[in-house]
Amino acid sequence: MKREMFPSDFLWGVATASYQIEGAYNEDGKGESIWDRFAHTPGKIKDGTTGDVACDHYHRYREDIALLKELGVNSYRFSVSWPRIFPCGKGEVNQKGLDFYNALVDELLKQGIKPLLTLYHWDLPQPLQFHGGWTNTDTVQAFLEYAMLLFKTLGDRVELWATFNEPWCISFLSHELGEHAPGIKDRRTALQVAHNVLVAHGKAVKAFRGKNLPGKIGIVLNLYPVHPLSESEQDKEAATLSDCYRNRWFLDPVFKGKYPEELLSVYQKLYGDFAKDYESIQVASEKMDFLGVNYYSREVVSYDPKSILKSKTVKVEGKRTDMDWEIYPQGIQEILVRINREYGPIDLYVTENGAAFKDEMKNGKIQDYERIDFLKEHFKNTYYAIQQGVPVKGYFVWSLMDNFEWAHGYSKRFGLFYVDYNDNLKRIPKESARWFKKFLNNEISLE
Ligand code: NCW
Repeated sequence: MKREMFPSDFLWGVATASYQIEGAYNEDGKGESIWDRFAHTPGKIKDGTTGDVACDHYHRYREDIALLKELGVNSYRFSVSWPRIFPCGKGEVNQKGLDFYNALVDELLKQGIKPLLTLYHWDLPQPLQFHGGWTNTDTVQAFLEYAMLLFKTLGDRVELWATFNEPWCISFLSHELGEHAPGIKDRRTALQVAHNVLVAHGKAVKAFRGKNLPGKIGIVLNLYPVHPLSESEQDKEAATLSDCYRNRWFLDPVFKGKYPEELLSVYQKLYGDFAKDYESIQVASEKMDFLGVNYYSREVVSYDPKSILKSKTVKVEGKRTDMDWEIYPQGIQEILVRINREYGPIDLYVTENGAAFKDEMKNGKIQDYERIDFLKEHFKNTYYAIQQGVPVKGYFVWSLMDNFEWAHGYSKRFGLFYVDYNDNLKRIPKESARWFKKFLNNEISLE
């Protein structure tokens, strides 16, 4: 199975996010983000590092676009740093921030690479956090102001827009589990955040429509098949609730304008009205043009009467990545087919898929054969979904290069290019980059 067997207009790309690669955290008028603050707080990042410099992409973007060209991708997914544009979150605009993204987009287009722009990949302006961040509906307003400015500035050249990256992480990982910025551990707060983010998404889609732009807009969700450990009724109940928490809490609002009843009733019993008005979730279902799917793994659960989700995650046998995520390639097919069946028809993009491994440089080479195998199997399973009639329109590998992996700092390497943090952030192609290039060039087959 070769690249040429995928649809001819299929987008093949790689993905990145602003805080993970840009660095230049306080240059050219950029304001502080919640990730700047979080990473600067001792104890929050496992290896004690920050994104202050990261891959220095802010200064090396031309060189990095040359890497994209070298790979032979026809698309690139990146995110915009909101505090570069609005240092205070709203109000005064920082022209230099806009200049950077204007230049980035122009250079991509010059090289024949189609940009997919994510408006929010987690770096909220810190001044908004002082006023409650995503728990405050003023943040929704500020997000719209920011989105409108980007639509106006880049809407003539960017054809693909994503409002939010992984609202599950924005809400639960950051406000219930406290592992990501702003590091809050309160479930009710997380539910408020999810609500406001979903409403902000719907309003941004509506605002985009109002501008009559030529492009398309959607959202990016991290989705996992959730499997019961056994066929027992109890394990199945656990899987249903866990699926509501991980997947349907976001899928149902954006496609159906409501929360999944099975879990809503649980949360209502515990917290009463976590949002002022549940009905306002309807706003989230403004019709999108596509859904972005980030796929990494599946979850296996068993019944746990003590947990509010009646479930606990079970660590099953099998190969795992350096993130300790199970390698489960058939899951990408399962999730794409399911979305199409239950929520479609809707264009789908695999907006992220990839893996972290313990890559080491030996004699100038990084022989990451596990990553090649991982990608190969996931490409194949995506192809099977397409064959089953699922409209998958593109695939973005996470990530172009090793970068700041949030709470793990630089200790996890997801890149196709190795970044030598000891030698001036030099980018070195891993074997997987060479493999991907050959695949894109139709030189090799996936079998
Ligand atoms: S951490 C995460 N990621 C990685 C990140 O680099 C990227 O920015 C994200 O879009 C790779 O892709 C996404 N996702 C969070 C996964 C959930 C982890 C579950 C932890 C449970 C405690």
